[in-house]
Amino acid sequence: MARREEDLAPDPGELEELCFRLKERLDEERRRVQVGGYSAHGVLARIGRIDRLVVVGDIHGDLESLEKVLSTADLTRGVPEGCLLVFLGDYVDRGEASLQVVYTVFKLKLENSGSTVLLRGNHEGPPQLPVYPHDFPTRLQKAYGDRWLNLYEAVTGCFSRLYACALLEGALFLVHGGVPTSRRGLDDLSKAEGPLLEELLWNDPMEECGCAPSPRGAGFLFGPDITDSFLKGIGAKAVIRSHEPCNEGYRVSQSGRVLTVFSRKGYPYFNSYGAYLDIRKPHHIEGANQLAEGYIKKF
Ligand SMILES: [Mn+2]
Repeated sequence: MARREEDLAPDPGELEELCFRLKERLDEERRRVQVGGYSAHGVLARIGRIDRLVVVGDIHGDLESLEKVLSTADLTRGVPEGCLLVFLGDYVDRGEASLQVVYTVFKLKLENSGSTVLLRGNHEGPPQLPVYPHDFPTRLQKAYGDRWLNLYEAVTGCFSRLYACALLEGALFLVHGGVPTSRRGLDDLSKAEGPLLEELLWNDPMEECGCAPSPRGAGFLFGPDITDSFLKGIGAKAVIRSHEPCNEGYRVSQSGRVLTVFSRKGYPYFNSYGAYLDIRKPHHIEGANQLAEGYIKKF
């Protein structure tokens, strides 16, 4: 049954208030450094000891996929102690429920602040790196009329405060696009902006060594040799990223160095499955094949 866009739109006052509280919360995280299950190092979230890690890929305005993930992972009533929930970005555009997805994800973060990390996708990137299609402003206009610009600024003000990447010490690097093509360490990641931020949000893996221009017109393609030296430098074993639709909802590439997970199912991607990761004892992960064999949940 198709739901109408107007039925999905949250109350504008409520959404604005939510954005205001989230901005405050994210600013506070940067000042406090230690936040529940992770610590904020600039735009890098460093994840400490946790028992369970749930990772959600692109949602792109599809409330059904988001609700499916949360209910299957049993997180609808909150994120339990010892568990960390990480979103890899691309919450908006291409789906008719962008506003409701933003509302749900922001609320989830506020209600489970110390156990939820929201990463930035390229659809939540800086204004100098525009994306196509970007139908989010149109959705706001349709739902809220004259008030749309206020709400757009409120929501994008939150987007600009989201983390650029996360590191689960000794095991996993989490990011929307991919690893940078020039040598970068934790210090650089914590201050990522400009060209480095672009690479984190836009890059895609390739099987050939080295790097190449991206057909997307932003970011680069990075090879397994680049991934290897990057992971060695930050002391991690594998990359979990999103950004590319996969027919099975996930894909292992670069001989087990990279796992792509995509959580939006259906039109306009026509993937047979959406997927997310539900990893027990995430510090023991040695590579992407292990993730694919034991911890991928398809729907
Ligand atoms: Mn993307």
